[in-house]
Amino acid sequence: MQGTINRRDFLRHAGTRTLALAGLAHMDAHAQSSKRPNIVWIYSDDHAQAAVSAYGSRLAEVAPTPNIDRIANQGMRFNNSFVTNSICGPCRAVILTGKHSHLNGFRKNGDKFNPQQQTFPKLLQGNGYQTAVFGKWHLGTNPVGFNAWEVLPGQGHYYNPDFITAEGKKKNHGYVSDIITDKALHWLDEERDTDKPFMLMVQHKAPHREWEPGPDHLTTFDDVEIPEPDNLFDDYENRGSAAKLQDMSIEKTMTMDSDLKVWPKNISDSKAQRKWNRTLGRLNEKQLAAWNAAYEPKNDAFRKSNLSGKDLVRWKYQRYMKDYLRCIRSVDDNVGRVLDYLREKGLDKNTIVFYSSDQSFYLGEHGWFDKRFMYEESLRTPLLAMGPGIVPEGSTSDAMVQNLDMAETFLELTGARVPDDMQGASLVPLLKGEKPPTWRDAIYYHYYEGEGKVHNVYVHYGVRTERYKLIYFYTLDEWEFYDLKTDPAEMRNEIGNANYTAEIKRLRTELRRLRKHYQVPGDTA
Ligand code: SGN
Ligand code: CA
Repeated sequence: MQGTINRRDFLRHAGTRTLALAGLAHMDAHAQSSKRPNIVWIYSDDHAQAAVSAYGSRLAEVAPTPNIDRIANQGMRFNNSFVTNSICGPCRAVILTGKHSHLNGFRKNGDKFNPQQQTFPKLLQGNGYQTAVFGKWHLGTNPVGFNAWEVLPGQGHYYNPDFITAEGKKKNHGYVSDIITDKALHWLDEERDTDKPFMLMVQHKAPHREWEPGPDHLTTFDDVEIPEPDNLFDDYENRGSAAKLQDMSIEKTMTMDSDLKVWPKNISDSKAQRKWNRTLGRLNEKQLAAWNAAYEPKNDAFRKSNLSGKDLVRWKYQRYMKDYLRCIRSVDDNVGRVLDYLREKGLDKNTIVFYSSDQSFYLGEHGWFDKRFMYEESLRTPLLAMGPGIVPEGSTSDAMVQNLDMAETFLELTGARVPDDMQGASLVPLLKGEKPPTWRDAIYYHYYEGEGKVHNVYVHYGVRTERYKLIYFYTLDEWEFYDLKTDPAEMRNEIGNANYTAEIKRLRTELRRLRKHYQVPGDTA
């Protein structure tokens, strides 16, 4: 505990101390950097909490993530970690700014991030940190505030991916999760200024759709049966319209070719050709030969089986999940490489490592894949953190935290001041095993991409407390209310249940309060 108290005192006084030292001509930058912690932020894309074995879900036994779990075992698992707007670009903009989408200006994928605005990497740089980002970015404008960066264009590609660099676009050979990690380790090893502390963001493309496994894991899980969720065949009874109108079901939305990897023997139409070009068409001869050797025998067996109805959905679920989990296997291997590197170089003693994902994902719950909804599976995101001397080993936190809190956390950890206009709260007290009595007891959510866009999820906003959730689908003018204690899978919309009238009223008041507090423009119903 002694170490923890010292660290807290250091953090509290860090601002004053830095100022005082700045005037000293003989200031030893190296000595100073050894006191301020480094940060490694490992951030994957669409990695469901349920597919991190440290969270102990139905998948933990069949598809463990031993390296990611090292972070939880040596540090903390956040049990109630949520996003503010469950879609890629917006989540990344929230992380950078510590502000909700309506204030950072990035509400939907396809928006352009305004790089002029205040972000934590710029503030860290100004405070003497080296900053770097490698991998998925998806913000429409190039990174600003980084000493080094190489990012994927848009969604990027799994095989032989291009990267945008300060010198233009560059093609790389190999598998994306390995390449992103190679770049990050190369920067740590050979390019950074070792006199300064660093903040490194390792941002994986995997396990995003279309779930293309790497060469090391093409047949992993071949002999395993992936457990199904209880509501794989949800009929959306007792729910609102939005759940029925979505276009993200395993049964109807998933494509046989690029999603499920059963391509026709001859591709004749131009749409399929375009999909081939952006997926398996990128593999070189050797990579494609390995791919076909792994998939074609399984595909032939499937073609012969003539499955239909529920059996076909079950087959699709197995194929989807295995590919998704194979992609995660490569992410996990690469997390292991980063952790091993830090340990070998002795950097682990002064580095705080986080693992998270832009948002979670449906793994067949409600019959779905994808995200977007404020329902639990996509509202949540994994969040693990380890840091010797700060984060107690093998600990957990039940506090409701959001991606909105990360910028503030990084700033406090590095001894920088948290600007007043950031909207989250630093997780530093929680990381030390304390829960401030004033910690939030409700979170605000708003999804903007909307109907007519990919997956057809209607716009909505809402509030979640520890037990209840109230959602307003405003273009449908429909409210939904769930009791997460009695109905954790959200199968019964209780908005019309008289037993909940008082609670619903309370949550409507809370929703109005939160929208005012976060300066959301427009009226609240
Ligand atoms: C692509 C995917 C969608 C996915 C969005 C957003 N289709 O359009 O399924 O919801 O990205 O994902 S795909 O066939 O091109 O893979 S996000 O993670 O970037 O927000
Ligand atoms: Ca994503």
